[in-house]
Amino acid sequence: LVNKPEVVVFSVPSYACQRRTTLENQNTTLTDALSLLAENAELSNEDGRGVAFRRAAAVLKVLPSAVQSMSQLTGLPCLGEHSLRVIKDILENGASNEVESTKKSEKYKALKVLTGIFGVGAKTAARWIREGIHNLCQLRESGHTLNRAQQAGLEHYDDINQSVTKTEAEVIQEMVEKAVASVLPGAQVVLTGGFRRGKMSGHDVDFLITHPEEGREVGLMPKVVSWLEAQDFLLYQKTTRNSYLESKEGPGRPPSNMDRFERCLSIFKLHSVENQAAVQDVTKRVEGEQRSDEQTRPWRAVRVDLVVSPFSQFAFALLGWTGSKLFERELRRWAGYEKAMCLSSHALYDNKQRKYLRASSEEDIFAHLGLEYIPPSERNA
Ligand code: DGT
Ligand code: MG
Repeated sequence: LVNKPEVVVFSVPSYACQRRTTLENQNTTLTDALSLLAENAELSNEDGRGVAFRRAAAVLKVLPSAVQSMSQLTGLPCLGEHSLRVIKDILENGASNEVESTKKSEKYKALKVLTGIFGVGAKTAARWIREGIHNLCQLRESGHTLNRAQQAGLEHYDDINQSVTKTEAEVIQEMVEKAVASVLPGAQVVLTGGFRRGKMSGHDVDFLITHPEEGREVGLMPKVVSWLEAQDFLLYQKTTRNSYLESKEGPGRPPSNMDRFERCLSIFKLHSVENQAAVQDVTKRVEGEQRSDEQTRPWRAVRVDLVVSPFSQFAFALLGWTGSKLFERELRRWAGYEKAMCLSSHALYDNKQRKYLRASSEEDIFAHLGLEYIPPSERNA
C-alpha cells in the first residue's frame, strides 16, 4: 500500500474530559456551524439534539489541522449522521443549507432576541412567540408582566448582550475582592468560568468565594451584597441560599447534579476604565458628567455570578464552575458510565465503595476519576 502523507487521519478519545481542548481551533467554520445548530436545538427545548451537535463540534475543535475531506473523519467518535451531513455540505459547497436557513428563520431570530433578555429562558420565549411576540418592541407593547430579573434584563439589554472583556472582568474582580475583604478578611475570591479558561471575552463574569476555615463562609453573601449595594455597584441582584444540607444528600443518596450553593445572580454597574480614573479626579469627573449628558453614559451593565462554597467542597465547586459546559457534562458522564461514580459541584460519590471521595484540589478529583489532569486552559471543549 502506498502511503498518502497529505491525507491526515485523525484519532480522538471519545470523552471531552480525556482531551486537551485549547482555544486554538483549526476548524472554526465547521464548529461555528455545528454550534449554531446546537444553540438552535437548545433554544427549541431539544437538549438531546443540542448535546449531540456540541459533542460533534468539540471533536472537531481538537483536530490539529483543518479537515479537507470526509475520509479523514473515519473512526472519529461523536460524529452522528446529522453532523456528518452538515460537515459534508460545508466541505463540498462552502456552506450548509440547514445552517443558513436556520440563521434566517424567524423562529430562530425571535428566540435569540427574547432569550437575550436576562431572566428569559427557552420556555418563556417559546410561549411569547406562540402569542406572536418576536421582538422587544412587541414584548413591551404586549403588556406582559415581567418579573424583576426580566425587567432589569430588558432595561440593560444592549449592555448585557455586548460581551465582557478580560480587562472589564479584572476590574470587576477588584471590586468583588474589595467587597469580600471588607466583610470577611481572609476569604478567597477566584475568577471561574470562561475567563479562568483563558478566554478574552465572555457573556458574564463568574466568581467562587470561600474561606479556609470551614464555617466562616456562612452568611457571607448577604454581607457582600450589602457592601456592593452601599457602594452603588449593583443594578440588580437575587441571592439564593445554600440548600445542600437540607437536600439530605448522603451515603446511599448520591448528590444530584443540581447546584445548591449560595449564589447571587447580579448585574454590576461598571464604570468605564476611563471613568475609573475620573472618579479619582474631580475635574475630569465633571467632564465625564458632561459627556454623559451627551448620551455617553459613564458606566455599563455587566452580568456577574457569585457563588459561595464551604472550603471542604471548594475543589469540586472550582472544577464545576470552570466549565466549559460540555466539559462538565462529559466529566459527569465519564464518572457515571466509566467509573460508577457520581460527580457534582459539591462532591464525588463512589457507588461501589459506597462512600464520598475527598479532594482538596482539582488534581485530586481527576486522579479519583482515573483521568489525566487537564488544566483550565485545555477545558475549552
Ligand atoms: P461565558 O460566560 O459565555 O464566557 O462562558 P462560561 O464558560 O463562563 O459559561 P457560564 O458563565 O454560563 O458558566 C460557567 C460555568 O459554570 C459553566 O461551565 C458551568 C457552570 N455553571 C453555570 N451555571 C451553573 C449552575 O446553575 N449550576 C452549576 N453546577 N454549574 C453552573
Ligand atoms: Mg461565564
